[in-house]
This record gives sequence, C-alpha cells and structure tokens, in this order.
Amino acid sequence: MTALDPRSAAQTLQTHGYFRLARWMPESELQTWIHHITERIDALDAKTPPAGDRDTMETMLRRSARSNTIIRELVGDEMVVARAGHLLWQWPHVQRVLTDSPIAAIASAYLDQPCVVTCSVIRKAPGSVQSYSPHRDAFFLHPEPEHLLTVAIALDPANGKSGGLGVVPGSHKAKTTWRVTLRDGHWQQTERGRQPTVPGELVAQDLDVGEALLFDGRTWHGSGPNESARQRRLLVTQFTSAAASWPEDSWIRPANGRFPRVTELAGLADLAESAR
Ligand SMILES: O=C(O)CCC(=O)C(=O)O
Repeated sequence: MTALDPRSAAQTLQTHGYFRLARWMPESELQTWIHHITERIDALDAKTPPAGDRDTMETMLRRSARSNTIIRELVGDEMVVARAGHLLWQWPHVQRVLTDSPIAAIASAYLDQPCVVTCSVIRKAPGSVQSYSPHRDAFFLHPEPEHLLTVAIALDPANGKSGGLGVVPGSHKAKTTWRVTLRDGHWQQTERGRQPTVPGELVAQDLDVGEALLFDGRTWHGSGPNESARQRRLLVTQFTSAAASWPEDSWIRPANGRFPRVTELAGLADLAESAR
C-alpha cells in the first residue's frame, strides 16, 4: 500500500470536492473497532425511550445535539435505529480514529485547526426507504467562512444497492446561497438566496467496509434506499475550522462557545465517559 500524503489528499478535495480513502486499518483491528461501535449503539438504543407523541424532527435533532441519542424509523412494522449521534466523538473508539488516523491528517491539511461539529452513525436497515435527495451539508450547517469537511466511514458495504453515497464531482466550487434552519418542527428556508437545482449527476462512490469518503461541505451528495439484505451504516463526522464562526440559530451549537478541536477531544472524551 502506498503511504498517504495528506497534502495531496487535501489538494484532491480542493480540486474535485471529494477524496476516497482506502481502508487503512488491518482487517482484524477493523472488525474489533466496528464491534465496539456496534455494542455502544446497541446499548444506547436499549436505554433510549421511544419518541413521544410531541416529538418532531426538530426536538429529536436538538436532543441529539446535546447528548448522544437514537433516532428511529419504521421499517415494516418495527421501529429500528436510523441514526445514533450526534456526539459520538465522545466514544473512545471513535475518538481514536478522529484524532490519530489518516482522517485526522487529511482534516488538518484541509482545515485550519479542525474542530468536530457532529459525529453520528447513519444506519439504513435492510428495507429502509431512508434516502437523501441531492444536497450540500452547508445547507444545514452554516459556518462563516464555509469551512466544512464531511467524512463518511463505511461500517458495512455502502453501494448502489444498500443506499451508498454518490457525489457530484466539482460541485463544491460555488458559494452556498441558500440555507435552511430548524424551526417549528421543520427545516425552513432562511431569507438567504433561492433554492438551487442540482448542478449535475450524482456519481456513485461505492465503499467497502473500512473505506471512507471525504467531501467538502459544499459538495452535492445524496443516497437512495437500502434494497440489499444487509444493514448499511456510515460513521459520519463533520469538521469545521477553529476560525469559523457559527450563527446563533445553528441547530447544533457548541457547549462552551466553540466546537472542540480534534487535538482536545481526548480530554473531553474522558470527562464524558467518566460522567456516565
Ligand atoms: O447516510 C447517507 O446516505 C447520507 C447522509 C447525508 O447525506 C447527510 O446526513 O447529510
């Protein structure tokens, strides 16, 4: 395997808007790593009460912005895990990959002092109709300047059949002139700009277990339902730079005025874990 050059990966991100990262963990380590995350999601699922009658996407997302929780969806006649998050960087196994891996190196080459905004597992159970029409993450997350990097690590095969990701290459270059905020139970358009149309075709980025897709927060991407017999889980993390400022109406806000730098996560994760 050729050694990764983080600066060249960052250059590819700058030019094309995305970068595919080959599996870097040895197979046995990868399986153990995924096993730990699976156990933690199962435990979180077991202790998370069902959504109440008054729950809306807004209340569920806001809760998951303050503490790790589970968002479920109906598949067949069963409520199953659709998302666990959004602070999974508190989990030691996740945190290790965000602080000490090629991902950490590329994030540091792409952003000035990367900070973690959100970290969650997005799960599509077999038969899940959960799909994401083409969008930019910068529609939902509004740092100024638009310093945003999304990293999706495949915990299962993520491909056209299982609801894997596609991107529109080169679509990151235009500034984001349309935004939505979470208000009154829904994502609502802000005053800024007109709703844009997708600027090209999605190109499928099939990922095998342990591979990752990194893309700029302005890169258009999307995914379809899971028509395979296996679950599809992506560990999705959004990074910003320490220099970016965040609006007051951001649906996810840092606890102490700014998002934690990657270099600070270890101490914070210890605190979060010992408080459990
Ligand atoms: O999990 C997926 O397939 C896509 C998720 C996504 O695009 C998002 O959360 O912005």
